[in-house]
Amino acid sequence: MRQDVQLETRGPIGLVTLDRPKALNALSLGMIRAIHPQLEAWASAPAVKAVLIRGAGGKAFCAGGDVRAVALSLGEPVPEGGAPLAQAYFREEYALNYRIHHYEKPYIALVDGISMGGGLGLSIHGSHRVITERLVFSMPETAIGLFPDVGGGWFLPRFPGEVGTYLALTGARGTAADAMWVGYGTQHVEHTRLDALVEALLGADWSAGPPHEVTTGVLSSFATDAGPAPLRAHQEAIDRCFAADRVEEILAALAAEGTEWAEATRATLARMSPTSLKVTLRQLRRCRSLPYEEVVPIEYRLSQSLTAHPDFREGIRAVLVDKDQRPRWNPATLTLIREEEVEGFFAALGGLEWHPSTP
Ligand code: QUE
Repeated sequence: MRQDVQLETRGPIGLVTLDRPKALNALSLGMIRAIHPQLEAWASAPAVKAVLIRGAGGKAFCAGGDVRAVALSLGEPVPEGGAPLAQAYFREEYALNYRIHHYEKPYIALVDGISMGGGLGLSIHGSHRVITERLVFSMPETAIGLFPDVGGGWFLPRFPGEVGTYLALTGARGTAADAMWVGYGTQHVEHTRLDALVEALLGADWSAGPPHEVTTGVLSSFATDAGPAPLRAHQEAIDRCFAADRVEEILAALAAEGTEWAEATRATLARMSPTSLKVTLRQLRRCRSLPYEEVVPIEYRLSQSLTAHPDFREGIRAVLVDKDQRPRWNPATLTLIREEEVEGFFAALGGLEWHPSTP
């Protein structure tokens, strides 16, 4: 079966090419199941010095997880002896992210074009994130009744000030310069230079030093300045408005700003799932001070509780199936959601908890 991903060992480099261009390289369970064991094999192959991951098709690195397949599977009978897709998908996606986070060898993501949600999960956890001027990144999950997962509870609070909170709640898009500023990118390289960069890694003198240092040396020789970050122009307003611990207070602070940017931001938030907004803000506040290893099991609980909430199916319908962009959220407003209900999404899963050894 075609796995929509190419896995090649080329001398010192293990090369992963996400190859599902019609779906903007969105990450399916089959792709996860192909990539994870290959990373394991490369980790213990002495000849392989580094792993490199990129997207095929020229438009996207990876547009996210295969949330459409997860949503469409919700009403279907569970495969004999298997787990429902919503259980297996997030469990295995987070396990792959976790493996990348702790990878022993350099893990180099070439992030050229669109990178959303699960695309950040495949890149931001790596040791080296090469981004190009064509990068557009976002964590858009509140638009589909989900939450910024794949470690968002860990990496978003580590962005400057409240910028991570802003990106998570609004789903706002960032540029390459923004990505360098927040720390998503480690090197900015012109997209026309990527082929030469891969050649340089293939031809590098890996005996010259530790693999992480050799990698940094090669990537640095291609790096250029990304320029000023557009997001930075709004940092003070973002920090003023997004520091609150309640979504209602954030909306009130935006209303008090009285700028065009604040009004547009308020209008964006008004389109998102109210349940997602409340759960996401609580996720970010709770995870802010936790190590990554403690964030993943919390996000797995949220993946299970939120995919079971009607807003997820409705969000997928409105954004990815019917594409009318007019979701009918239920509950429809923030005031209808009680704090105890928000807390309920964080409840432990008993025998279905996420552990680093699973699957
Ligand atoms: C929120 C998301 C996703 C999204 C849109 C959102 C997501 C995702 C995709 C996506 C986009 C294009 C495709 C595709 C999937 O869109 O996770 O297969 O061709 O994968 O608002 O979380």
